[in-house]
Amino acid sequence: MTLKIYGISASRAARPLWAALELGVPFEHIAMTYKAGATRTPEFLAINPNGHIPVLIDERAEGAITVWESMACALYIARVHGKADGQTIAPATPREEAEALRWSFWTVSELEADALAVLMHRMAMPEDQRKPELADKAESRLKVPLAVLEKHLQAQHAKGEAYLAANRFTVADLCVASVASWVRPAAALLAQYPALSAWLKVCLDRPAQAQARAMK
Ligand SMILES: N[C@@H](CCC(=O)N[C@@H](CS)C(=O)NCC(=O)O)C(=O)O
Repeated sequence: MTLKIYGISASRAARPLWAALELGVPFEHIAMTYKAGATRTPEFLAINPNGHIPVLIDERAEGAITVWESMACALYIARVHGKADGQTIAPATPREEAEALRWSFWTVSELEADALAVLMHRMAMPEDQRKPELADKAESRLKVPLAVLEKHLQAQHAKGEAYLAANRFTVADLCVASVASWVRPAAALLAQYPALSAWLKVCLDRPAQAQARAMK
């Protein structure tokens, strides 16, 4: 098998796993955790010196290619293992490519930290360790990027396109939805963005997303 994806699905490794499953690309899943220093061993630091999952290794005739950073992993899978035929999640035109790039970078710079604070302090952490005031502040800041996303989706609908980059689900949607999903514990906040909420549900209802979630 040429493609290896390191990282349990309950982590940012969900992004490359989801991308590979969308495309039906065969891959080996090394379901390693990120807990208890598992990503800080000399062996793992040799493949990702940052000490994080996910990591993707693509064994190719020209040599092995290592990709880390979850968005880069998902974009790489779509670009290198997808067909740019306007049917798959792979960007098929310069515009689709631009949308995939800008929304992925936007997600990590404008959305991810506050979305993670909501997830952790509203739901994921043990209740006695949660700090609701951190979630409150994150929710308040999230109103800006969520409004940007809502406006873009409404403009897309006005053009007859149901997704971020096109009138089909692409890797742009996958990258943004994988992080926007962390805001779901803030149900009242999300409800203020109807186009976003409807789009997010459609993305998360995809069979490949359910398959990724069900993996180790
Ligand atoms: N920006 C990186 C962040 C990766 C990251 O923080 N991964 C977490 C799991 S979701 C991790 O490996 N944590 C373990 C550690 O940092 O020791 C990405 O998107 O890939």
